[in-house]
Amino acid sequence: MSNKRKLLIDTDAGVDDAQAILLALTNPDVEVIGITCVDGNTNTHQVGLNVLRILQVVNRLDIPVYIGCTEPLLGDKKPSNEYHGVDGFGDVPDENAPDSSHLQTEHGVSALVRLSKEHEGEITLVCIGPLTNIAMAVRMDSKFGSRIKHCYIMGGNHEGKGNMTASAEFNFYADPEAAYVVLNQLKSPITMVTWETCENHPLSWEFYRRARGPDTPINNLLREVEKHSAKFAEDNEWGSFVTADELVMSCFLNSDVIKNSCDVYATVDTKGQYTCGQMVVDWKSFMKQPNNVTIITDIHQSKYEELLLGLNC
Ligand SMILES: [Ca+2]
Repeated sequence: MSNKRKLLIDTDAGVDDAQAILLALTNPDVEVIGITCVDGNTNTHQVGLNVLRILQVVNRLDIPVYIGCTEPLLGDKKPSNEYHGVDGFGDVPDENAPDSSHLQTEHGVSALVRLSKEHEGEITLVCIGPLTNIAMAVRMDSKFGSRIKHCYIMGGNHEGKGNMTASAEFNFYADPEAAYVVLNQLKSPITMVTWETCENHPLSWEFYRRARGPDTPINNLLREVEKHSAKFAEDNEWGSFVTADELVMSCFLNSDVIKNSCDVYATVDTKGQYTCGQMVVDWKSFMKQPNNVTIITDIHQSKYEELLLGLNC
């Protein structure tokens, strides 16, 4: 019997999703048992195709990829930003990419519920897109979360700083109601990397160039799909390269990356005129709710960078 940690990834791939997924696929202690796709950086079907491109690079097309929800819970699809390109992968299609016949026919949410039963108490869920599929799984089966060992989330903000609006981070902005359901009703342990933690730990351009230097199949894919976002960053005069999904995946893969965290009660504003999608942290326990999330507030930068450099070894 395998001692590997069982991992389910829920993604809206997404250039930073690509590197995050590759970190998991190349980790010898982790078994990725499935990947579910959600609408976010691009439409859900295209997310599935992007995931197949990632799997092909590491010869892991045997891992099942499921198409999940194609719209947020309320159906109010919001425009993505230009950072990831229209296809989520920097608009550099690969004519040798696997076609959609490699995608599973089972719906992503059904797959989440089924796999949670087949591997009860063993699965870690790493969520790197809007939380629509996870919220739907909670609604389909109220015991879903209690069968999950741990849930890691990239999303939300703990200081009210947004990257899509003045106050909302992209994944929570894209589906605030789903984020609300997951934080309040999933009932598994939840560890989060929020936008501020990402923004506070950027990679220098010098490090980025060094990481992408070696001529490997993984780097060849990442260099291609990151071209558009790197140019976006350059055009907008970003002094450094901010990563997000890679950071939460790294914290799951190696807890030594985590330097500081805090346990708190946090929820999501779904109605505010200016704050829809903002995570609300009850720092002073006004709401008298039990803690429901662990927020990673600081990381060991050198350990994180070591993990990223290891991706191409
Ligand atoms: Ca993502």
